[in-house]
Amino acid sequence: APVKVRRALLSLYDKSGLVTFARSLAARDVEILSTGGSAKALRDAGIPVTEVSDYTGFPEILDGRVKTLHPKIHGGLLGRRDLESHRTAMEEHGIGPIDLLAVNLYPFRETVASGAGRADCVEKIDIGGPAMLRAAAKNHDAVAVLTDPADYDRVIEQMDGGGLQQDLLRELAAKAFAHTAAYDSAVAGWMNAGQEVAFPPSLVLAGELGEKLRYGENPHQQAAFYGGGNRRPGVATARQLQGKALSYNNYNDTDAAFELVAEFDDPAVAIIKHANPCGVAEGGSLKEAYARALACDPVSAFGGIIAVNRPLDGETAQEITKLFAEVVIAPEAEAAACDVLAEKKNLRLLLTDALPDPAEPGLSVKSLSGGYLVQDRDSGCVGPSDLKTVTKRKPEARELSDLLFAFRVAKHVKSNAIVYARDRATVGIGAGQMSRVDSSRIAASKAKDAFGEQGAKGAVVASDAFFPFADGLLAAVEAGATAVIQPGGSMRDKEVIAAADEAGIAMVFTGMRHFRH
Ligand code: 93A
Repeated sequence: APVKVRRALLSLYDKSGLVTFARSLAARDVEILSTGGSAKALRDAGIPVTEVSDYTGFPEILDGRVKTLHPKIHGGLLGRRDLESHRTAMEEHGIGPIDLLAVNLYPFRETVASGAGRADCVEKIDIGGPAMLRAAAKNHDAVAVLTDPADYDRVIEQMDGGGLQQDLLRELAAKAFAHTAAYDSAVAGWMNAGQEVAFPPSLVLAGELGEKLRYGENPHQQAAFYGGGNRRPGVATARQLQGKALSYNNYNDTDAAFELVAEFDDPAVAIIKHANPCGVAEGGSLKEAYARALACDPVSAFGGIIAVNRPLDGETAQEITKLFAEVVIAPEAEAAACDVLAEKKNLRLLLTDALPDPAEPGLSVKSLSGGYLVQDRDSGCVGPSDLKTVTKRKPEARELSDLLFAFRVAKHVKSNAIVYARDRATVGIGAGQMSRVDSSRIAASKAKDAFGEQGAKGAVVASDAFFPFADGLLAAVEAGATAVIQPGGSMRDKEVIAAADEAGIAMVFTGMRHFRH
């Protein structure tokens, strides 16, 4: 039978929507119980309310740590209405049924994000709220549990239509359990953060629904974005200043673009298509970096995602408007840049306030049939001191800076990855091939497309993993590369080094591989 609401408990940290909802309940003869702050808000609005402490006959104690943790509250939420024995026990102990619960929890995540100290964060771990939510959700046959003001109206509507229906009660209960799970996972994540925690961690995936997307990778797939609770600057936490809502592919590509550009210290630009860069450049002004990134593959850049690692200026924005781009993401944008981009109504502009730290530890998750794989984020960063020269010739200073640049880009290219770079700008990128030698050839041919006769001449080349045979290296030599950076570690390293020496090029090993699939 539909559930009739006679008694409701409202305990809301965030009071928005509280008074309106309570007024609707009161108008329908619902008795309202409420905790301190919420009760005060209702009294101030002239809505009849009973304080939980008056109702239980037990005061709020321990600075509010214990306010609703009482058998009269939990019995009222948990008692089965369909069991004689439960009804008798409730009567015997003076426990009245509570048919509706609306709770929003202490803002633990927001408190952490505000930079509050440990003690303040601990105090903002809500205990009574989740306990009530779980009790009400368990007893959803008889109790409506509300965690989201967006659901208030639906509940009132069904109350007016003869009572609350089972399918709605069940949906609300599932939502409540998802809410407390995500909340607890944020607490667990915060407690683990910055500590030496053994891998694998006990809990990984408890994102909370952020936004329903129009569709997934393809129009026949449904999709949604889930926030993981961590505030890493990027597409998930950015402010969107203009343009349509982000699509599934926009999220994915924008993330790839921003994580890549955050690797660089000097002004840098990355242009991404299908999660792979089609041009990256570092150095000079942002406008110059953009021009050099675009030059790598202007054909592929059409419809791309552009990420910059400096506040976007008007001049660079002006250049960007000449290209059809889907998304621009930047830490900040000058007013002039916003004005220029405003002309392009469909272009999405995202601002993050900060850059993500490439070295910050974190997890990456990949789903597969029947489960998911979890690993550390690839936070490896190769610097000059990690390099070992293995050829007779050492890289020159200019080559060295290009080698490090190219290897950083390669880390963000789907494997097999081959990246040619000259003057800290990519000139040819080979991505996602099943053989390294194919990636090598594709990268060289892309360099010819972009730079004609010059192609990859005088460039350096980076490989995300070792060359299993000399052929991939020889393809790079043939394309005109003068220096190579790669992890090393192949059974045939000797052959590959001999081929490099024969060609008179310099080669360094990083000892670190950057597969990305
Ligand atoms: O400190 S608690 O964990 N102990 C409790 O017994 C308790 N009961 C409700 N926090 C508790 N709450 C939380 O208080 C609710 O989840 C809600 O966030 C908040 C509402 O308090 P007030 O109505 O006094 O503003």
